[in-house]
Amino acid sequence: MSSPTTDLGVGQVGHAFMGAAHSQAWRTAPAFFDLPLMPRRRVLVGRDHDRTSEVARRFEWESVSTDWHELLTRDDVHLVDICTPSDTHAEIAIAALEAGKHVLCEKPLANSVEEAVQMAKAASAAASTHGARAMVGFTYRRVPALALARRLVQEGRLGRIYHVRAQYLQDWLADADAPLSWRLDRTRAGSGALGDIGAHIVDMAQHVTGRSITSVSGTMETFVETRPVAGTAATLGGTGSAGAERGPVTVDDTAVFTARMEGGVIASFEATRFATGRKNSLRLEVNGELGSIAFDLEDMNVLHLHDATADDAVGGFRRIVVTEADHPYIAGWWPPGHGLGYEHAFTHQVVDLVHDIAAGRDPSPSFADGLQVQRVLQAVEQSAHERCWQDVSGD
Ligand code: SOE
Repeated sequence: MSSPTTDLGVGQVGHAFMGAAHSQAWRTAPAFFDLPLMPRRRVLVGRDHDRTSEVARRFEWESVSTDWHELLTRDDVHLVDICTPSDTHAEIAIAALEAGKHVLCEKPLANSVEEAVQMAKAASAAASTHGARAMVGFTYRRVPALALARRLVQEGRLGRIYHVRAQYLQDWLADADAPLSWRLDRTRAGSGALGDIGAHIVDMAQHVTGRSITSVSGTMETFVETRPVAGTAATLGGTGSAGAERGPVTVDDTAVFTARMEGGVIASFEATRFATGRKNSLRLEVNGELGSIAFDLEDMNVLHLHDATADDAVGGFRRIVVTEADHPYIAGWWPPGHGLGYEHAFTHQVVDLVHDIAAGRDPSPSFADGLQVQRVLQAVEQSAHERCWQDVSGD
């Protein structure tokens, strides 16, 4: 393995759930993969100095700051990684791009189409003015089994695509007394299950099939309208300590929609945090004339493949354990059968981004891709509100 001679200084804003996943990725990527640039964990930014310092110590960041603006003027910071709630994405990303920094931004790209349009414009301007690159963190694209699913579709193994069935099922809000957090506040999160986890399946369905969603018909519901105000910051699992006071939930608990996609594909989507027993089940099934694929994130090293051209007597779904060296990303890791987990897709995201930056090419998913997903989310909300089909608007 060769050692890169040029540094890529990283400044990361946010250090909670996503912040930890990204910190780990920046640390792990150069240890397992040959990179053309060496990521340096220069600055970790958070509002609380002590808490930020503690995380920085654990993940070996060189310094901490309580003000993300500091990243804009530091010559040793080349990339700004945004792991904060989505109401802050637009301001930080646009400022960083204007300062000539590369940007990695968590999903959803923004809280509205208007913000996402401004971000996509800033990304395109920064690419031509500074050669700066911008990527949005639809991390599941880098789960090896899902990358393999896309490869099989691209190779024509499923033939004409008829159906996509996509679900993202969690249950951490099924307890009506799980406390409030920023994810339940529309002004901070933009939407609920729709933007937080529905955005992933929208991106995934489009990425795997290579077809865009053109129109949607949806419905949304908030099952539990008030929740305890968290005494401490609530975790994703809703286990923060809470008192008797309750506050309003201002986002959807579930969003369900049908969609038409390019090429005559008919799709269904379901995003919920009330699927009791389902912890983090992102499921995707694609049915085509020559066969089908099926995936569940709760069994993430496996892809099921059905070959519809095979003899009926031995037909049915085959279970592919996606841990062979010629499967996407696996060559950097362990011997066959020694499985990867949730964090590894974040490492792959960093690996791909660093290669794109070094090669001077636009990463995928780009901010333009993030904007397109935002348009789908907006169309679902409008459809649910107006109780009718909505076209997904273009530029
Ligand atoms: C981050 O990619 C993310 O979407 C979180 O925001 C969700 O809450 C998590 O459950 C899935 O990953």
